[in-house]
Amino acid sequence: MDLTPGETQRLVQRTAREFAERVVMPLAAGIDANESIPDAVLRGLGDLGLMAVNVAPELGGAGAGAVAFALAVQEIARACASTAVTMSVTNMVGEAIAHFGAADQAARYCGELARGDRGLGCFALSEPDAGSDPGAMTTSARREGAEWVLEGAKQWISGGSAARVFIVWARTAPPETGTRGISCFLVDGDAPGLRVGRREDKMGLRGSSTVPLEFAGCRVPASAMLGAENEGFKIAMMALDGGRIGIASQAIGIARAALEESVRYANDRRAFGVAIGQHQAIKWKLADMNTRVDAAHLLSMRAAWLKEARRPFSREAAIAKLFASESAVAACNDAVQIHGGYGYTRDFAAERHLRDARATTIYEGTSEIQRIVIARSELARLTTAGR
Ligand code: COS
Repeated sequence: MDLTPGETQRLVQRTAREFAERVVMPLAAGIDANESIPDAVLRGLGDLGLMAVNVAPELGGAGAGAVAFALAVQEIARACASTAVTMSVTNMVGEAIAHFGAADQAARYCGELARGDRGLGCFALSEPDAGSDPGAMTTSARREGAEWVLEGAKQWISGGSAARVFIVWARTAPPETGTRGISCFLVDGDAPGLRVGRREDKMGLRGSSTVPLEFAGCRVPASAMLGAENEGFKIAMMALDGGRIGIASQAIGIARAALEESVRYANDRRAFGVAIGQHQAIKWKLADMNTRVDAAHLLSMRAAWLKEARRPFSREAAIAKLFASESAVAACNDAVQIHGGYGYTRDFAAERHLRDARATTIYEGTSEIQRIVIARSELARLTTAGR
């Protein structure tokens, strides 16, 4: 068994790390404070192939696979979590279009998303009254001649204020059909009848916009449907399985940054005549942070490796996302504690990491939803095995 990344994976990781340290890290505090990611950062990610790591080169992607994607998101998140989520979601959307889309849909969107300078890919599943339970959505699409007409509202759409394209889920069969009456549409960011709302005033990830959407007679051509009619729910679930590897990786990157900064601080700061890192109270925190980061990394690598091998990975992605996100919150909380009063100020990055990490236990499926996915899978597996 060899856990060493391959040559392409190492190359992508090195490329992402170099860009993160040289370009993104020095801007991260400003991205948070100014609530905006400079275009040059998004373009730079595109130039390096990091906006479409697991999309085929024929479609403009890097074709480097799911493991390389996870490694790259970690590196960018270590510098800036807002940039990392923007990158992760755009990758997820490009991948979904490449995988489930018709050739003309993939040709139309994948290259532009990969470039990073033509707007982002956004995932519009959640609604004001349907977050964890997207099967209860009420946004609808009715067929009128050669068009679909979308009506309804979406909520919590990451990157939505700068979208090139939204993947939008809408009901195309009566509510009683539940998850079997939902279809998926590609809606351009400037589509008539689509209104992008005011960005949420969030606790963290402030560089990445989160907006509500309103569809009021939003007309899209029949060719905008992604996948088959009434089979959109499964596309959402499959895309989210991959997205959860992205968010696990984001959480790991944030936790790594918190750990590294804590180690630096523990070496510099003195109390009771020695560097605070010499006190057992601090050593134990650093050891726990390190252990959590390493375990989360291994779990995320397992999920990404299974995905790349085209084997089932839904449960493993949920485990990775659950553990990595909860670990990141714990590690960032420890980082603030290690920094003492300074950790509670904007003079150090620890407080930003804690605010950013908190989102990772909520979006792309809360920790509670990950537990449902894991438990259901385990119950099904053990029940089948016991028969
Ligand atoms: N891959 C492929 N298909 C899947 C799947 C997956 N990971 N998960 C579920 N499905 C399929 C099921 O097999 C089922 O198919 P059939 O219609 O053929 O039976 C269908 O989808 C419905 O599945 P299920 O009955 O399990 O749906 P539920 O409504 O019970 O929901 C959970 C299941 C809770 C897992 C789902 O609603 C979920 O992930 N919720 C969280 C959503 C989320 O992450 N939102 C954040 C959005 S981004 S901010």
